[in-house]
Amino acid sequence: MQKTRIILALDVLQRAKAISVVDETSQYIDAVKINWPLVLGAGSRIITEISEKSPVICDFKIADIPNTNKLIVEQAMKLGAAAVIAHGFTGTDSLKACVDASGGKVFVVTEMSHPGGKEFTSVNAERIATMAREQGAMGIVAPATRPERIAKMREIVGPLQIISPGVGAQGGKASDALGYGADFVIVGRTIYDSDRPAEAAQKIAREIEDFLIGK
Ligand code: OMP
Repeated sequence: MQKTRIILALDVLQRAKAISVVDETSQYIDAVKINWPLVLGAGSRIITEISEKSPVICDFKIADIPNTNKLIVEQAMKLGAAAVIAHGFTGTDSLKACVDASGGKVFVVTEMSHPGGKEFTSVNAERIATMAREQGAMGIVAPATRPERIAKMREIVGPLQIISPGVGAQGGKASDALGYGADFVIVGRTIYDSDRPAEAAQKIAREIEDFLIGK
């Protein structure tokens, strides 16, 4: 895996656009995150198609009873996902089902990056991060929009990976997120909505490189 530390959030609707953005930006990204908009717009085979070009994280924000979670994760892995994203608020048994069905390849959402994320997720983020570590998740999702919260999450999760959305369109900065302890940043609109996705991705990759060199 290259280490640009950028995960592309591919929230476009059409297959052709999805493929072209991945092809144009592939040298600047470490993984592609696929969420409902693309699966609903282009069909679930897009997961398999993109997984042949890059590791895919299936971001279905899985949040159901254990049996349903297990069924969702099994389908995502069968289609080629390298990892999935699940919510933690559904509780330990639901998360355990995701961990078991994916062989531990789960990122757990702690505190969400948008303003509303402060209403319910902030107050439970520490507990959710603790549960993610105890249940053997691969990592957590924590907000680049409130980078100091990433530092708090890092204290709790230790060596787990932290992936951080909210860079660019939501106002966060890649170097801040990494500086406070994230391993990867998740970037969507700033790249795929750009007239030149490769240049947009390269700009963030350079910011990250400069930050890492100066560290
Ligand atoms: P942009 O705001 O366009 O860069 O996209 C951010 C991506 O990260 C989207 O795919 C969101 O669904 C996702 N995301 C958040 O923005 N905030 C969160 O708290 C969690 C996620 C996520 O789990 O990926």
